[in-house]
Amino acid sequence: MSVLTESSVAAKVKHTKCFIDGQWVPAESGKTFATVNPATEEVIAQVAEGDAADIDKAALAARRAFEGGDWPKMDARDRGKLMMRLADLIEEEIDSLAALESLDNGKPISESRHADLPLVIDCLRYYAGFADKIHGQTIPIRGNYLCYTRREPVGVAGQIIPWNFPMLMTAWKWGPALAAGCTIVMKPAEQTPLTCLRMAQLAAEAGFPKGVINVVPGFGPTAGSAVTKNPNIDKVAFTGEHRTAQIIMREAAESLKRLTFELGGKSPNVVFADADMDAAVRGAYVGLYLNQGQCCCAGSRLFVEERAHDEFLEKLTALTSNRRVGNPLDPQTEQGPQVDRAQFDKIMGFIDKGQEEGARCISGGKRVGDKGYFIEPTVFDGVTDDMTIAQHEIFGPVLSVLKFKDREEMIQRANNTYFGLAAAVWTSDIKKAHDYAARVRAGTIWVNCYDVFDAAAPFGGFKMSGHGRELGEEGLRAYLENKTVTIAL
Ligand code: TXE
Repeated sequence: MSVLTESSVAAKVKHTKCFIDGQWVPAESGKTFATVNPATEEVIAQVAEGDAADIDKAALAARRAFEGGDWPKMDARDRGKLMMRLADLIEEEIDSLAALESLDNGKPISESRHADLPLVIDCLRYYAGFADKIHGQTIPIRGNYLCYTRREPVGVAGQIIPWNFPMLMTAWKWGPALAAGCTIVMKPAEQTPLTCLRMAQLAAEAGFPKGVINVVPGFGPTAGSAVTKNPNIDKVAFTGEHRTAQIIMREAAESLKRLTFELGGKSPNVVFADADMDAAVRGAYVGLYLNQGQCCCAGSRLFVEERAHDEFLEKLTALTSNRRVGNPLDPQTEQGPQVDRAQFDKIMGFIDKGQEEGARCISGGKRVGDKGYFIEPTVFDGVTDDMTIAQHEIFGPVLSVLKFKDREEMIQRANNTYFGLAAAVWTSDIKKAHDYAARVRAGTIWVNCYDVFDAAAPFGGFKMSGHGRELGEEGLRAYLENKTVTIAL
């Protein structure tokens, strides 16, 4: 396969304005901001910098579309058909969308083409199938009444997404919202607005009525905060850092908006000595380094049973030291750059801290090259629970290896975090696996696998990793209100 050039992908960028009420419009302020290619540090395009004025317009358009217009009158089955059509259009453009995603985000094209995009399409199709299957119940209450419930869309959904999976996060948010019959005001991450804007254009081509999907690029404290505060927005779905979620919760309190949060993690990945060692090594490797380590569910605390430790690390570092780091548009590349300078600096800071606090860096630890935000796949051995790198979300290609001997103690240590997004265990003993799955406090538990995602399986966090769930039927509920109707007979 030939390697696409950055300029050929950038030349196809056409949609850089706000998409409001079915129109491409500049920000009211006229301001723009640069979106940067993290592999080259060069500007790809200038994008409209929306703020409160643009969010107001978008929310009004979404409100109008929700309360009047074609959307509320449309049969649920036709709503599902539109969503299927959008999925089809994405599939037709899968190669160019994957290239654009890799250009803007830095993720290897092999991943955007063969992981992110197929999951995007699958998610939209999964929820399209739900559109005409949302119904209430008839309830036998006391007295001579007919009592039934209706499940109705929550209204206008404000959706704020991060940069690590720009298209996939768009699909996770749009899928359930559209199936439920909501309208949308989305603010993509400032680092990666391009594919979300392209998806808005495809939605228009698919035939979504104007105002149903609105996308306003911009920054968090301005455009994002305006989503949180806007009185025309009924619900906010947010994916990002827990500290941002705390701000959103405070700001949304004024209008008591419904909130769902999918936040960070410090997920324990536990390897018992009785595990299939090759599979466990591969799982630990993918579970941490996928997407440059920029995954909310990254298995960043790797607990290895002491007896297996040396063999495990030998196999693991053989993989990390051969990992191909480089141009995200090259199909052979396994690891691209971090998304931006801020993330790069944050991760390098954690690597320094790990060294200062006495962890042993046994692989990687340095920047790759002098242009682009590339970091070597890094492994720290001899990490203890109190170290900074064992406690904080690094969101980069930095793995902390911790040893354990005693199972009870390991479970306590696995739970000793304010996060609770995901956890994994590798063992050939089914009892140990079930015990772990029952006792570790996390929203997802993988047994002898890692990063297995499906649109049908709910995903979300315990503790400070989130509120509510995305995906599956559970994910749909977050966009529905329940109405009880009682009729005297
Ligand atoms: O997140 P932010 P950042 C974690 C990860 C990462 C750290 C910081 O550890 O290193 O967060 O990343 C918008 N009101 N995760 O700074 O700020 C912002 O514009 C409303 C984990 O990128 O939370 C963007 O669209 N919105 C995570 C989105 O929030 C605001 C994925 C996410 O940005 C806002 C990303 C505000 N006041 C980072 N401030 C995961 N769970 O996967 C910012 N935003």
